[in-house]
Amino acid sequence: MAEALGTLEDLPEAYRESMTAAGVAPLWPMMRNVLPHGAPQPQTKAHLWAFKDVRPLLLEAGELTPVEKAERRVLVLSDPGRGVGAMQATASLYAGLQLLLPGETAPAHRHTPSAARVVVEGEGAFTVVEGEKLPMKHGDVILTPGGTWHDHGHDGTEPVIWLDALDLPLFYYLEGSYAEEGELQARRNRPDTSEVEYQAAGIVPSRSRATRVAAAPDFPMMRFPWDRTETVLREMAEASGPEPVEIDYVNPETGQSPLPIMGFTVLMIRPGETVRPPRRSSSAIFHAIKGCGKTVIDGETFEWQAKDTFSVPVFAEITHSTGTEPAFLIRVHDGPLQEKLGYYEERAR
Ligand code: 1HN
Repeated sequence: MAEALGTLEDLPEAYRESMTAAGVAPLWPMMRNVLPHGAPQPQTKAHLWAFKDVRPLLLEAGELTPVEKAERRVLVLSDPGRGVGAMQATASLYAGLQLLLPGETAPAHRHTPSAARVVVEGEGAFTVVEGEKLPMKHGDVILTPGGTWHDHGHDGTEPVIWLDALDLPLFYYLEGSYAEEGELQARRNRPDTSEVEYQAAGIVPSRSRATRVAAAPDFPMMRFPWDRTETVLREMAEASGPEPVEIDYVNPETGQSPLPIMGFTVLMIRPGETVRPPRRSSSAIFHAIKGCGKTVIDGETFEWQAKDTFSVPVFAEITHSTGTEPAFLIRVHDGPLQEKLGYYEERAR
């Protein structure tokens, strides 16, 4: 067992003042803060944002703040471990709920962080990414990779709300976060690639990289339509054994995560099922696409309904369960980042 380390208070006052004057500080009182033993000690606190609480505030924002005054009309889901106003739900993940009203346009811009949207409510909105028009339907995941131009529009008749997830906190921490403004984009006159080239698993267009049809060549598929996912999960639940029914969204050309830092995994919880995933080094934002259930996170119980969102800190012990209907949870996580950094880890329970 290592000995307890010396504290700042152990040192003579005059010495502390001399260190401060010289612009230095002793490492040893901070050693266990920067390198805790065994596992990280996250500042992030698990939290549930119920849609029924945020939705009325978001609709009120629609009356109070025209989109021109907001650029993006968003209420940010702040990690309570950092306080309301924190631009993050976990150390690496930003989450917010965005409202676009019929006829509104959110202007084109591009920025260094990547974003993904999960469509929560309403029909008729779309995002244009590098000229590709991506329709937004309930449960769809739509990517706007870092550096790609994107604007949002709405041809429907009801408010549309979606969940934004961005790797913004990391870019901000790296002092690498910035944006450029642009003109609304001309749209390619064709359906997005998820409806053409990448509509079926195992089939990709036979062309060289140079002549790819993709609007953003490193990100060939930028929309993951919900209906197909639900069909696959239900059929997996029928055909497979008792193991959890879970799928990952991937870049269909590489099999890797569709964005560099964020991963997207969808879990179907069968009626009456209890799912105990391993403790993971990744942090996550969960969103209930359909169904209701409860998740115990490090001993605290969160009951969720469809359209609710909750955060899970790194290495949390979590247990999901559901009632008489299947439930579908999407997990946006930073596993791909951790894999690239070489420290992604799962601990069996
Ligand atoms: C952004 O560009 C969008 O494009 C949404 O809809 C949320 C939060 C922080 C920074 C950029 C969008 C964002 C954002």
